[in-house]
Amino acid sequence: MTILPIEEIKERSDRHPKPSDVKFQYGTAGFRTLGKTLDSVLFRVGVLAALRSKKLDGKTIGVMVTASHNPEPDNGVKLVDPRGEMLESSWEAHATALANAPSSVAFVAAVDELVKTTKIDLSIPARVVYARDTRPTGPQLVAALKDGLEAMKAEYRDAGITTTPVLHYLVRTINTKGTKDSYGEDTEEGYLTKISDAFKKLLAGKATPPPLLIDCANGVGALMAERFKAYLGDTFSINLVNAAIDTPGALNNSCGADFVKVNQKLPPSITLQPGQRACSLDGDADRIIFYYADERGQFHMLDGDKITALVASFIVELVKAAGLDEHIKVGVIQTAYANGSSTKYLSGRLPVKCVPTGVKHLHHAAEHYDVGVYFEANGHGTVLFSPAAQELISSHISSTLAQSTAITHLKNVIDVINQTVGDALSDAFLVEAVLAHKSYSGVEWDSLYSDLPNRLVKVVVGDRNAFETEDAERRLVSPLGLQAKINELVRRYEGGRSFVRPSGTEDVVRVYAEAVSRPEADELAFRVAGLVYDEAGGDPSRKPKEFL
Ligand code: 16G
Ligand code: MG
Repeated sequence: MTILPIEEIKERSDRHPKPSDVKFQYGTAGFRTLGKTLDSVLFRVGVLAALRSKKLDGKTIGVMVTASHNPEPDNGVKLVDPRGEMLESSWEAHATALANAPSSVAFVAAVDELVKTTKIDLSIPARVVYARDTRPTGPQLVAALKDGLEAMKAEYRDAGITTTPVLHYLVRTINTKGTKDSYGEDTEEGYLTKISDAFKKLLAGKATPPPLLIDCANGVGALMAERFKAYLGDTFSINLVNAAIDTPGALNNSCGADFVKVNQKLPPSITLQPGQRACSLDGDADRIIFYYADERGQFHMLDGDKITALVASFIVELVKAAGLDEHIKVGVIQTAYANGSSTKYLSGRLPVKCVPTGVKHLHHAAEHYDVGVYFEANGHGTVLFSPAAQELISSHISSTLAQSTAITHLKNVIDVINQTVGDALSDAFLVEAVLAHKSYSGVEWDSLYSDLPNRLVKVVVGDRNAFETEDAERRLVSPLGLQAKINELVRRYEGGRSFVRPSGTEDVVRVYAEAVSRPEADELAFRVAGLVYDEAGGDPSRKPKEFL
């Protein structure tokens, strides 16, 4: 294909008309909204993915159809760039423009414009791999996506029903196959083997950890966790709950990582014995939250910040034991949502950087370290090893047994981690391996530092775009004067911290607050929410009573 098949695209596009009353936006998590409104978007994403591949010299682009932790009727789609990372930001605007073209004619014109402005050579072949989660609207949306790919004569591979991190892994392995950067076999078996082998090696010689209860949010993580069982053998047992992927309405309903993090409590479907540890995945298995019951049966949450503290210190110890601490520096990336206690704990030990919310920001910042550890408090995260650090580790000639043991562990840590994106199951194995090495129970892990009580509140406003932030979302610059009022309130609370930012995934403004006690954190959050409500011109008679 050297010219755009305009008629073919237009004819197929007519079968996927854009709903006139919806404005789509490619946000932090791609397009995401009610699944039944997304047919035209998926068709157009098919065309866009083909163009992106051509632009990148025929590299394989990934397309994931999922709405993560959102309710079951929602769905979404995002593109994955060749190394398994999020779509480059400049293309987010192209995605939004194509999705909003009001008619097939306008769509074809927008495609033509994109080809010209980004200088795409249409004679280059297009390659795409796609997958979906378990949502009921998935099959129909994938059919629309295929129609878009076929309109562009793209070569495509259907990775079936799988998790977001597996799709990212496939993109990377397909694109690096047979090169010095090869990341593994480009199949689901390759993924399962690589991670489980590394995990088993890390556990060798350690006491077998107790079985881990995994809450699968009734989503696609249940399928993958089930497949892992055969690969884990006797080394480690996992018990799956909320694995009902075929029960209508069950997905993310009163279960999963988001439920646990937001409500700071156990899903009602789970009871823990004193001392028992468990974890919850989200609907597409790229987020994980751990928790345990203490000896009195009391619930304690171990979120992304706690995972960072555990994992980063383990890697630092291994690097030191390997004798590489002069050459390999470990850094941590957080967002404003990181608990203040975690930031304090980590800053005393390592370089810590704060970036805006959203995986792409964390991931890119992590690439600037030899080893970059990033987890959002909500449980999305991974560890990146720079090519130079990996080279040093693999070529290191150890002078002592202790050094060579540490090097072996580091190699296995690298392989148990999915470096392309946050991966709940790979993270679960990483955490369990570190706990086994340190002989930690949940209590010991939890006691690395004590979380400050915190509260998240959302406020519905007329226009969330009126809220603009700076300093990695920690300060509002607009509406003018609001930050000064927030500062004034925060000063009155011991250990108080609060910030306000527009959500990137919902039409709301989010308020976060923390303070030394639970009642103070709650009060601060609601009072800041009250300020936001007033500022946004909310009707005084409908102001939520907690905000007063
Ligand atoms: C998306 C982001 C996640 C972020 C969340 C914030 C990706 C893949 N996911 O789910 O990292 O924490 O948005 O949502 O980037 P919010 O903007 O609605 O608070
Ligand atoms: Mg997710």
